Amino acid sequence: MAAKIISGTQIAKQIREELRAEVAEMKDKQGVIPGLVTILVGENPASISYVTAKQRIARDLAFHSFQDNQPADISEADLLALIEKYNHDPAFHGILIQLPLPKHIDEGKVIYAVNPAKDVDGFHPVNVGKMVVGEPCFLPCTPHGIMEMLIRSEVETSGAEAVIVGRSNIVGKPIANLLLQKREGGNATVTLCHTRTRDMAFHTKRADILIVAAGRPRVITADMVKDGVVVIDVGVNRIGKTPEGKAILCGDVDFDAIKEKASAITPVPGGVGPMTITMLMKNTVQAAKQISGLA
Ligand code: L34
Repeated sequence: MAAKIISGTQIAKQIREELRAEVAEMKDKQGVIPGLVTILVGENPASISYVTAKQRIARDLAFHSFQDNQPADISEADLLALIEKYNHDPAFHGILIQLPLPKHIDEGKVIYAVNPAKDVDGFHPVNVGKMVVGEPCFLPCTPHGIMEMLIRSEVETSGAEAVIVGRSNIVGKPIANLLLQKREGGNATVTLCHTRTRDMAFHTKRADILIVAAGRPRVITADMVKDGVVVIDVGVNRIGKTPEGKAILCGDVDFDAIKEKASAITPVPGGVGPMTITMLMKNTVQAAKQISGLA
């Protein structure tokens, strides 16, 4: 049986319509306009494409938004000073520094530099810690988006075997935490696999819900999953270019083969990516409300 396609594009659109109404009301009633600054260092083509999309969506939702482009050779000290400037700028409720950063800049220092109240990426250890203990906080956008997809697609997570491939701070570690929490979209039994996992297929075959953030094209093949699995593919791999110069994308799973076995699957593009961007908007609205005393 062919799988149901979980469309991130559609779910993201629905969430943005909810946000649009919320933003309009904040503006009318309290005069608060959510502000988002995205900082891009250098000219990584994927990063340019993602921040451009973030700015486009922010403007579409009538945010106050600004794209701050910095050269690849900006010093760490100058970048930290720039972040400090935005920490104190009342027009911006959310600050995002697109990762990865050039090698000469310590990502940890940059993440620590953001005021946790404006950390709409949810990367600051204050927010990470709150997430782990289940306190209200900014959830990192990709895992936040995955949770919304599971909930809104009515995937039963309670008691499910959830297997995650990839242990990054951005995706694997936080989604593992969210799935095991006592919350809507949680209560799963969680297995977290990584590059040193001895027998990957042993684990992936047991999955009721398989979340793949390996960062390598089509590493999960159809023989590695069981019938009826729900697959969330976080990978966005650029595997070539069309004759017109457009990037050809594929996920971390072999979509064409696995969709014949799975009960539901997210596509690439149009799956987790658009959700990541939309959850940034949701976090920014939340930041604006909290900073303005509305929540
Ligand atoms: N600070 N850095 C920070 N925050 C983040 O949340 C991110 N991430 C990841 C990389 N670095 C970051 C993103 O924004 C990955 N990521 C991201 C965002 C959007 C999309 C993919 C990754 C996305 O929209 N993907 C589209 C295809 C876009 C294209 O054509 O290139 C999709 O449909 O999957």
